[in-house]
Amino acid sequence: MESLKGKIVFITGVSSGIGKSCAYAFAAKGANVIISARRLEIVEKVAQDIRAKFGVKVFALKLDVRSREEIDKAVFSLSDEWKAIDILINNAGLAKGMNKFYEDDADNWDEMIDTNVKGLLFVTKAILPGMIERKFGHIINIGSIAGHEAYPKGAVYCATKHAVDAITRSLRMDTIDKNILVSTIDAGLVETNFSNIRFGDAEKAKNVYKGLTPLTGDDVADAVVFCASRPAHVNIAEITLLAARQASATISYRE
Ligand code: 8X3
Repeated sequence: MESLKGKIVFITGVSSGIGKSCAYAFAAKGANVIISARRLEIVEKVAQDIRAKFGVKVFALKLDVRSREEIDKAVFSLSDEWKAIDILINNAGLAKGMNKFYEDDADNWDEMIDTNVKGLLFVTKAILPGMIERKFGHIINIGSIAGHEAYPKGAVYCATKHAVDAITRSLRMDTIDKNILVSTIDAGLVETNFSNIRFGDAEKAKNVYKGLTPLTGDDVADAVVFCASRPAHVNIAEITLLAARQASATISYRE
């Protein structure tokens, strides 16, 4: 197992869920983390807590991945201490609405495509050249089971996660001679704020996980840490994690 101690890890979308769990999981392994999300006050709170708990260095960054300008500014103004990013975790993403295609609100599509696809692209585009220059880097994308399957009322969310899968595969090919690893971690039912944001309704959100034990953000972060800490000759191309009672995106056994 490769040590993560002292590595610089850049994580997007750390205000809750999988991103927040990743920030803690990497800090617990001694990594120094650049944590980012749209609301700086939340990121700063997480940063303070991580510093106090693990004694690692933490840089709190306000970042809306939908803004190419904000990304470029943030990455290019990183100090020498933080510039040499070893691992990028492209986590920021969301589902907004769950409706039949012809009844859905196109604003939801903009938000999902801008965050899940364009956000991931532009953050990667800003960070990858430094990795290539340093001849080392690992890009870990947070995909989804929705990137393997399409399901009813999920056309655009599924499309964005299929895009993450395609980008991951192409990027692995494009960087194969640069000592860059590219991986995707694809989870099924993870109970976070995800369904609250998707439905905007706490009751509906709760029903998604009813009758089974869903994954937690920490379960997914475990897989991300595993992926990032293999020996140098190993690349985990993809990990798919499902809840124990989940067979596919649409088939689960509930008691
Ligand atoms: C979240 C998993 O099944 O709700 O990415 O699409 S699912």
